[in-house]
Amino acid sequence: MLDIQKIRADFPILSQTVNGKPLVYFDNGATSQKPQVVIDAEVKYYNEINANIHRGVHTLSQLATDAYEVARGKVKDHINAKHAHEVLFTSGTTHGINLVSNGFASILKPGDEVVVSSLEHHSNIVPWQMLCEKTGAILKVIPINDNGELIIEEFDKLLSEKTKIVTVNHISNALGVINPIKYIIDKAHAVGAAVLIDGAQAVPHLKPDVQELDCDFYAFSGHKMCGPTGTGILYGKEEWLNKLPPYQGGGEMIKEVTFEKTTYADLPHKFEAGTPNIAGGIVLGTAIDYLNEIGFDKIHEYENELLEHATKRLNEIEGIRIYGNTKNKASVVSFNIDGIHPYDVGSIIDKLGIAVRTGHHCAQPIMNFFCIPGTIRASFSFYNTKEEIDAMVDAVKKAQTMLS
Ligand code: 7TS
Repeated sequence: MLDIQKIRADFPILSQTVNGKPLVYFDNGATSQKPQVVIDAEVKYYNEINANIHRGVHTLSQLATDAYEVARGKVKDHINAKHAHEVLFTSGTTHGINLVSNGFASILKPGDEVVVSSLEHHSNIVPWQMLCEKTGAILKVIPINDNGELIIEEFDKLLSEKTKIVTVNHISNALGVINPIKYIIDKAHAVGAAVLIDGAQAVPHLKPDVQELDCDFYAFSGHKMCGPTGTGILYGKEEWLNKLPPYQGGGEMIKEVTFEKTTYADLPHKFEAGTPNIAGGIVLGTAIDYLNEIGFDKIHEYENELLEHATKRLNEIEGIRIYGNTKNKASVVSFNIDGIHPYDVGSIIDKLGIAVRTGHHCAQPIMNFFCIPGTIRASFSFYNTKEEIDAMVDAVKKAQTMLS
């Protein structure tokens, strides 16, 4: 069992009041809060070892470089990558996906196909649309059913030797649905397609094993897993990272530069042009340590309890509709109340100290599918409590009374 009160004491922001009420933070899908160890590690970096990396002979530069590479090693172990050089530091999931989609511009031919799903965040749709416009490739979309689940038989039908890459999220940010990614990866590989998994919403809740999954790319953000903003990871299989051209040109990513020809650095530096978010990368390592100390098994079990409690309590509200009714779900509840705009509910409950996200959640195709302008999304973390969920349900009921 998790000692929730002890865990909550690790997060200074959680003891705040907002609008005169105790903060109930249920916008973890957008970004997680940060424990004191993470905040301290960021300060310690700037107080003690701040220097640029991979380039100075001086002591601080070496200390910073070592700490950055130790963090890369922690990520490698965490996701069970085969090699540390398969772990690229990025500024977030969006950066990682764009790095891959840009690289595929040199691989795709007109008529080739890219498969995405209807459940994607815009950052796993738009880069592929841009790629298709550039190359003449065709975007194919896996449809969903009324429960917000991918229709997997339709996915099977989309695959052919024309499919060059399949790109889907591990967990939907808008609905919390967990996708059958192992099945998708195996099926895509059977037709020779590469697979990118957008793990942005998965890494706060589970520990992905990229070798077991056998995905070609796995992208995620540090800020959703207790790390700093502006941090992220793109895992890529060595063979794929060797095949793709560099994303950005500049310092750090070269072997030798002349005006006639430039040769590129080995992995991972080939994809890490310019001065990165050094403090962020190091501190992402601290965040991963913190989460592993708590333990993902315990996190999973406790967040499931929160999900069940929230689903049960919210279903007491007359006229509520929850989107994403599936057994395989992360601790996210996306809902609407009959006849009331989600924005109005969000605004009223904010006055009561409750932070949820309302709107389309950067997943407009899902909202179009359900013919709604948006939803109210409560996304829970291991530091939330059932009492907070009860406070949200009371606040939503109050909003409903005021608005109807
Ligand atoms: N993919 C998914 C599945 C996401 O949920 C998000 C962010 C991204 C990609 C982009 O991540 P970034 O760190 O590069 O911005 N999702 C959300 C959300 O649900 N609410 O705010 C941001």
